[in-house]
Amino acid sequence: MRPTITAFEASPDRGQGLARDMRVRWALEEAGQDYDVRLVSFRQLKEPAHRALNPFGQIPTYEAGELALFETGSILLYIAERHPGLLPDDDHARARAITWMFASVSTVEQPIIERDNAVLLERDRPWTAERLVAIDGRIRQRLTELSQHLGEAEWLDGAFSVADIMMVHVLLRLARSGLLEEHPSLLAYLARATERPAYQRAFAAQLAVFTGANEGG
Ligand SMILES: N[C@@H](CCC(=O)N[C@@H](CS)C(=O)NCC(=O)O)C(=O)O
Repeated sequence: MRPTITAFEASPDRGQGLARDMRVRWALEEAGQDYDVRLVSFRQLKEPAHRALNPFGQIPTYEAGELALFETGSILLYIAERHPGLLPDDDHARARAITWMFASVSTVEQPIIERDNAVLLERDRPWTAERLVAIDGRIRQRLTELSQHLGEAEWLDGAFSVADIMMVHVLLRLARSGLLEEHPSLLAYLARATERPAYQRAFAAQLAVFTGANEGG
């Protein structure tokens, strides 16, 4: 069944690929699954019709028939469980990949979002500079741990999986921070991932919303 996802009608990052519908688009592209996109305004996000899909009033959502999902981790897991090649077949390897999905959003993304909030929403506060030093310290710790785990490996755990989609998209938010440059292995990891044709198609589709080109998957 062809799913419908939601995405921002007006891209806050001017089509840089940071909005989280990118994760869902990328997974669907990797799966070879066509999809429709319903664009929503910031006002519509907070209206009852959208909150019925996502109680927190956010994008992305995923609808297929009677099913409506929110949270990118859950959506990607659902997609990966229904399409080959996005999660390992081996039971333990699959469990480890799912662990990395959780790690990406709970352990790695959290200080990165704190940084975004400090830079974008709190930049005029008297304590922002000091706070940024502390936040960057926490991010640096996670990046060091992650690059140590990755070592010379191509992907987080064996073959490419939805865990890499989640982690890469989380890390891309640091693209302009200068922090990633301290870890060439992470830069190489991001380059490897974003060179994938599925990523490129997803990025182009999200960018097209901003540039006004035709929408669709
Ligand atoms: N944990 C959620 C986060 C979703 C999220 O933060 N969505 C952002 C766009 S990337 C959003 O809708 N922001 C608008 C708002 O919160 O009002 C997920 O992974 O799906």
